[in-house]
Amino acid sequence: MGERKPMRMLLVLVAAWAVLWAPGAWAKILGIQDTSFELVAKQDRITLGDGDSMLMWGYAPGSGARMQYPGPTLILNQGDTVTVTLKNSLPASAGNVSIVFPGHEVSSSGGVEGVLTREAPPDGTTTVTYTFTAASPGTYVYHSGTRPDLQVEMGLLGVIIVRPSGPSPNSECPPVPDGHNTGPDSSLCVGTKFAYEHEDTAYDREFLLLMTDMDPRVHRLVELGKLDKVDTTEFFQTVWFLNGRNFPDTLANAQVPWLPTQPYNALALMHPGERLLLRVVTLGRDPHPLHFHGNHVRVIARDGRLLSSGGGNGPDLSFERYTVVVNPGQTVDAIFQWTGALMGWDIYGHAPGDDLAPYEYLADHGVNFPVILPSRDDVVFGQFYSGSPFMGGEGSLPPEHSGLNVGGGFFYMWHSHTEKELSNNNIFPGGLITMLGVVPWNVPLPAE
Ligand SMILES: [Cu+2]
Repeated sequence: MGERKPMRMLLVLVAAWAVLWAPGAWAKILGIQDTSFELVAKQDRITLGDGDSMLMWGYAPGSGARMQYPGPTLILNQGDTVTVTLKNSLPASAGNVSIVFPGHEVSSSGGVEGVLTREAPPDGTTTVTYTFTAASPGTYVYHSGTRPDLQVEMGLLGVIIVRPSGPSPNSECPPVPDGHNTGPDSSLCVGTKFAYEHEDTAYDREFLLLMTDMDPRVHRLVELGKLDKVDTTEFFQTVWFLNGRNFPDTLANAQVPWLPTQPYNALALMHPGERLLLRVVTLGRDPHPLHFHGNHVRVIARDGRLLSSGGGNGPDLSFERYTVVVNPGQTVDAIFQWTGALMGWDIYGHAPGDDLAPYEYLADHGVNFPVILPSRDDVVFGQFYSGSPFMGGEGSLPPEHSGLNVGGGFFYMWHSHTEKELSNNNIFPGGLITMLGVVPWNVPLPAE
């Protein structure tokens, strides 16, 4: 087994490289933007990071589609009246299923009355209809309201995003942070979209980070038809997911054919100075402390509510965190920005008279790198090292090292700080791990 690990890590890194520079690789939020949705509960399988596969129940986006984990991300506009219809094509032994929409006032019709809402019996034809108004912008969840201890574990869950009706997109560039430079390119303008109805919630790119956990023993018992043997009070999770995948699959492209029921990835890419809106969600049993390397995040909202004292003050009750603990069922919206500020040296390797880079931190301009680098022959190179410690720098590497960092970017790991969650069935590395890549402005990323 020990011999296979380096090969596996190499494959991971090659996959990551292929991902980083292929169109569609970044984890912009994929989902369905509409006002009416058809979800069908179905049984299928997912692939785990250790190569095993597991039986799941999940929501499919229509009767012709396979179920997916997580269910399709529903993207709404504030003020929309939204209709979600549900049918249940699960095996009869699964029983009824339903959907609850925490944070929304929902009316339901059809199907049969359940404990929390109306339910669809497993006949494949009965339709339950849920209707609500997307009253407030933010990040929300949806999941089965029928025996949720089992059905959420089995995969009947998803995320809802409500975009604000205001303010209108920035026509002027927001102010650059103190001590920074906008650079020679006057077309640069970051923070043009908004998470909430206030200019202090501006962002450029958004990413979803949905954290879930599972106990494969439950899924095995369901597969063997031993539902009566499932005891969810003895829950013991051994696999952890970001957007429905375990690391290293989190880094692979979205919608790759070899993960047909796990379409979403979790790789964040940005330019220096851009603002990322991170929609962080936990829908498992445990709180997950998500740790962002590279900078603190600013938490601006929880459970779809801006952290505001009200009166149009914007997110004045927001706060910075190094690690964000997200409790089960909770959503957190946070802004992440990276400019290289306060590193104490010039990350671009500039001399004092050189041109400034976009969003460069002025106090560090032209400040020497703090050490003299060892000779290239004396260091071991990681595959994400560009051959240079400088942003945009691409130094030479030893002959057998091709290097995977094409643009000379800086890469940071984002991960759970509960370290057992960094494994797949006790194999490290796995679980709740992904990467952020900060790439220089001359490396194109798509407009969102
Ligand atoms: Cu860390």
